[in-house]
Order: sequence, then C-alpha cells, then structure tokens
Amino acid sequence: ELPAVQAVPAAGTGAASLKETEARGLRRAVVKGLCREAGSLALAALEEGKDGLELVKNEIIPALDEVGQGFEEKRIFLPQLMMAAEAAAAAFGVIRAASEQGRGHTPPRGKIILATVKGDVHDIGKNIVRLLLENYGFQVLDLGKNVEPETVVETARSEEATLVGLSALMTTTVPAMEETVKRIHDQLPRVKVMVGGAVLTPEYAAAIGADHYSPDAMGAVRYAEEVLG
Ligand code: B1M
Repeated sequence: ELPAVQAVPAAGTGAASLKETEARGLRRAVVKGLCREAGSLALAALEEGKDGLELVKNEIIPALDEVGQGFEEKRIFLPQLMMAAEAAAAAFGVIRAASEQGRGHTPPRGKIILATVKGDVHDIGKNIVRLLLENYGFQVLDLGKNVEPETVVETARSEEATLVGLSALMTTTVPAMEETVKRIHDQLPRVKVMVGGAVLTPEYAAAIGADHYSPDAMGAVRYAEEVLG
C-alpha cells in the first residue's frame, strides 16, 4: 500500500494573492498571461543586474502558484492557466539564454538524463532543475515531457548515464513515474533515479523505489554532486 501523495501547497489566501497580483512587474505579467511583457520584464531585470534564479524563485514560481490556486478554486480557467504558463516559459527562456551565455566551456562534471514522465506535460519545474544542474556544470540530456518509460531506459542505456531525474506534477502521473523507476532498476541496476514534483513526498518517493527525492532544484544538484562528484 503506497502512502498518500501530498496536496499541492496553496499560495496563501485569495485576498493575499489578489494584493500580490495588483503589484506591478514580472509576477503580474505571468499571472495575467502577458508573454511579450513577461519576456521583456525578465530581460530588463537581468540587465539591471538581478539574478536569473532569484527571478524564477521570487517572481515566476509565486505567479504560477497563484494561478494554480485560482484554477483549483475555479476562479481561473484552463485557457488563462495556459497563457500564464506560456508567459512563464517566455520569461524563463530569456533567463535561460542569459545563463547559457554566461557559462564558459568547462568540461562537464557528468551526464544526467531528465524527463517529465508519461502522461504529464508539466515541464516548467523540470526545466528549472535542468538550468540549475547545467549551472553547476553537469551535462543534461533533456528528453522533454510526456516521456515513455522505455525511452528513458533506452536513453540511459545508450548514453551510459548513471543518474536519471524524473518529474511528475499530478497524482494521475505518479504511477507512470513508478513504472519508469521500476524499469530502470530492473534493466540498469547501477543507475540511480532522483524524483521531484509538487505532488511527491519523500515517503511516496521511497515507496515507488526512487533513490532520492528533492523538494526543489537545488536538492537535485546536491544529489547529483553526491552521485557524480
Ligand atoms: Co496543470 N495542474 N494541468 N497545467 N498546473 C497542476 C499541477 C495542478 C496542481 C493545478 C490545480 O488543480 N491546483 C493540477 C494537478 C492536480 C493533481 O494531480 N494533484 C493540474 C491539472 C489538473 C492540470 C490539467 C489536467 C488541467 C486540465 O486539462 N483540466 C492539465 C494536465 C495536462 C497533462 O499533463 N496531461 C494541466 C495543464 C497545465 C498547463 C499546460 C496549462 C500548465 C503547464 C505548462 C508547462 O509546464 N509547460 C499547467 C500549470 C502551469 C500548472 C500549475 C499552475 C503550475 C505548475 C508549475 O509549473 N509550477 C500547477 C499548480 C501548482 O503547482 N501550483 C498545475 C512551478 C514549478 C517551478 O514547480 O513543477 O513543482 P514544480 O517544480 C519545482 C519542484 O517541484 C521541484 O523543483 C522545481 C523548482 O523548485 N521539482 C523537482 C520538480 N521536478 C523535479 C525533479 C527533480 C527534483 C526536483 O529531480 C529530477
């Protein structure tokens, strides 16, 4: 019997969210689903010297939490949720491009396969994990979202990777994560699997056989350092 997965944390009271939304800036642009504005505000913030990862943490993630809560409470509908996600992706794209430019050409510390599991198209969190892993010098092979378990196994085999990272955001896709973990361990016993995503808990991650659970992207970096040095 598996332990219950956790409820996705709420972003605070409705009133507080509304107050935050009224604030100007990148967070508001993402909440409102304004792609161009989100991209140019992210660029302006970077040009002012703000740190890209701080922008992700303090502006983009809170904005997504806010729309997520609105969606749950049926104040926000799917098209708005999609627009907010696109605006977040636009801002994230600018941050990622700047980060790539800033990175030198030092040899990678080790190879990591990353994927959002089958049935799940939520990839913003995975993309943040990728950005951070790359910033810490790891080579990441990102298989994208909605990835079949066998594709993950085959890639880990052909690339001779020793670490795989999986992301799942929905209660309905955690079983696909479990299947992927199981196949990796059955076929490639030396490969370690780390997992993350808003619905997971350390207990659940252990119950589905994952070697490591990270609540955030930095946890993934720490574990990669442990496994790959
Ligand atoms: Co959807 N969605 N969504 N959605 N969406 C959630 C997840 C939901 C909680 C919203 C809600 O109802 N409150 C809910 C799931 C409920 C559940 O199962 N408990 C939900 C639903 C139901 C759905 C649909 C079914 C809606 C529908 O169609 N009726 C549909 C599903 C489609 C599918 O996947 N098959 C759907 C669609 C979408 C959009 C396409 C519109 C969009 C995704 C766009 C995209 O990703 N490209 C979207 C969004 C944006 C969300 C919310 C609002 C935000 C998710 C997000 O990006 N958060 C979300 C509500 C919420 O979470 N507040 C919601 C920010 C991101 C940085 O956090 O991904 O948790 P997260 O990543 C964190 C950590 O978890 C960790 O590090 C990251 C950085 O700190 N982490 C890892 C993540 N992966 C890791 C891996 C690691 C280590 C750490 O190691 C490998």
